[in-house]
This record gives sequence, structure tokens and C-alpha cells, in this order.
Amino acid sequence: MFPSDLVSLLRGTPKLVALTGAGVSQESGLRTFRDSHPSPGSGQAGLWAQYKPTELASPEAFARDPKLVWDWYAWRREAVKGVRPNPGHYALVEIEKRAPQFILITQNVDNLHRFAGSQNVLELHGNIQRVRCADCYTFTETWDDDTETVPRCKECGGLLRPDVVWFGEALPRAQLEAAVEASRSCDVFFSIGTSGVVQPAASLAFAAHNRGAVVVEINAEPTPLTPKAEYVFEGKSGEILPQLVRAVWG
Ligand code: BJW
Ligand code: ZN
Repeated sequence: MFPSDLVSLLRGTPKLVALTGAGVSQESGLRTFRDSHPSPGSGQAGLWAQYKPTELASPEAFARDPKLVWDWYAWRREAVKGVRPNPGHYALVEIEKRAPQFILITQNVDNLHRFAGSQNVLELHGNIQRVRCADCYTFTETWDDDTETVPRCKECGGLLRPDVVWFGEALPRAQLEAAVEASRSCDVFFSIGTSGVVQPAASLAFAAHNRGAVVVEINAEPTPLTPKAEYVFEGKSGEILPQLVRAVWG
């Protein structure tokens, strides 16, 4: 299944980077952002099925209806606590152990890479388990959830919100700079389970490609990156990644 030139390349000592997206967590039962079909077991047929994730993940949505957005994240926070990493997450842990240089860049906020055991992780879009004040940025680990309104910051009275990056907001600077640097200097760039339409994360693969990196895409369907990728594996990351690890390092 894997071309021998790719296997040889990976058996050398290349600098590896992987960018992951919601597709990697799909097999854990979490919903992706842009797929029309909910994941099995994610309970999407219920209350939240009528809302488009891309329309709730914005400062405008929060300004319009903070309680709706807070409740959606509260529900997702609980959903994330109830799921486990899948074989795709664990395969990425194996790659980190076996490859001398490997940086994992994720757009996912679900913490499943760290849960699985990945250590060198750059979280570009924040982490859903962290909560902070929308005004003064103070982080908090406790709040009163039994209110009719969004809980407020104990320091300044501002509304609490998840520490994730919404549309139009800046990505965490240090993480983004490290991701850009890693992408520009890697030998092989994996794009896994991401639709590749959200900037600036989507441009990382192109930056790697332009600097001569070999781009490998693993996705259930084609994306805007597919024509540029040297190797394309169409299917589930939870199946393809463990097979790749066995073929290269097994
Ligand atoms: C499987 C699978 C399986 C399924 N196995 N595969 C340049 C051009 C145009 C627009 C812009 C631009 N620069 C910035 C913008 C605007 C915007 C943007 O990109 N918009 C586009 C959508 C048009 N970007 C921003 O606003 C960013 N901010 C910014 O640039 O700020 C500038 C600034 C600078 C300085 C000061 C101030 C501002 C911020 C983007 C934040 C994105 N946030 C979200 C929400 C996070 C919180 C949350 O979780 O709720 O991040 S949106 C959502 O999209 C989430 C994801 O991380 C992100 C990417 O989605 P992802 O992971 O690719 O998921 P899907 O669902 O799209 O795709 C899943 C894929 O998996 C599919 O391809 C499936 O086929 C596949 N799949 N099952 C393998 N089992
Ligand atoms: Zn505050």
C-alpha cells in the first residue's frame, strides 16, 4: 500500500511535521466541522444537530447569543471527556517515539493527542478544557454553571468563554511561529484529517511544499491540498496511520 520510496524516505532521518484536523478525532466519535454526516456515537441527533459548528465558533455568535455559544461548548467539553483517543492518535505517538525529529501541529481543541501520549504538540486553535475571561483573559478552573446566563469572571465581571480561537481571532503567537518555522524546515509534511480551508493553518502545508518538503496527505476525501501532495492516502486516519507505522518502523 505504501510506495517503497516513501518508506525509505521515512526510514531515513528526516524532519517530520504532521498537521492534524478534526478528521483525526472523528473515529473517536467527535463531530468534524464541515462534514454533513454526524459521527456515530456522538449524540449529534439531539439538540445541537440543528446548529452549524462554523456559525457558533465566532466572536459574532458569542456577542449575539453568549449563552447559546457557552452551552454548546459546555456540551462539547463533556463530550470530549467521554471519548478516548483512537488508533490514529496512538500511531502519531509511535511516530514521535521512533522518528528522531517530529513536531505535531494540531487544529483540534480536544486534547486527544496529549491524552494519547504525544508530547511535542503545538495547539493552534486552543484547548476546549481551558476557560478564560473574554475581557481580561484571566483563566479559571471553577465557575457556577447553574445560572441562566453565562458565568462571569471573578476578577472583572466579564463573561467567561472557552480558550479556543474563533474566526477573526489571532492564533497564539508562539505556537503559530513555531508551527511556521517547523513547516518551513521539515523534509516531510503530513496533512491528516483536515479539510485545509481554514487559514493560517491551511497555508502550512503549502509553505512546506514551497520549501521542497514532501507532502503526504491522509484524508477521507480530496481537499484543496490534494493536487500538491506527492502522496495521497484516501481513507480513515485511524486505519492508515497504524499501517504506515508498521510498514516503516514495524
Ligand atoms: C477524515 C476522517 C477520518 C473525516 N480520517 N480524515 C485568508 C484567506 C481567506 C480567509 C482567511 C484568510 N486568513 C484568515 C482568514 C479567515 C479565517 C479563515 O480561514 N476562513 C476560511 C474558512 C475562509 N481564519 C481565521 O479567522 C483565523 N484567524 C485569523 O486568521 O486571524 C487573523 C488575525 C491576525 C491578528 C489579529 C487578529 C486576527 C482563525 C481561525 C480559527 C478557526 N477556529 C475553529 C474553531 C476552534 C474552536 C472550536 O473547536 O470550536 O477551528 S473553526 C474550525 O475549523 C476549527 C478547526 O480547527 C478548523 C479546521 O477544521 P478541520 O480540522 O480541517 O475540520 P473539517 O471539518 O473542516 O475537516 C475534517 C476533514 O477530515 C475533512 O477533510 C474530512 O474529509 C476528513 N475526515 N473523517 C481521515 N476518519
Ligand atoms: Zn475578567
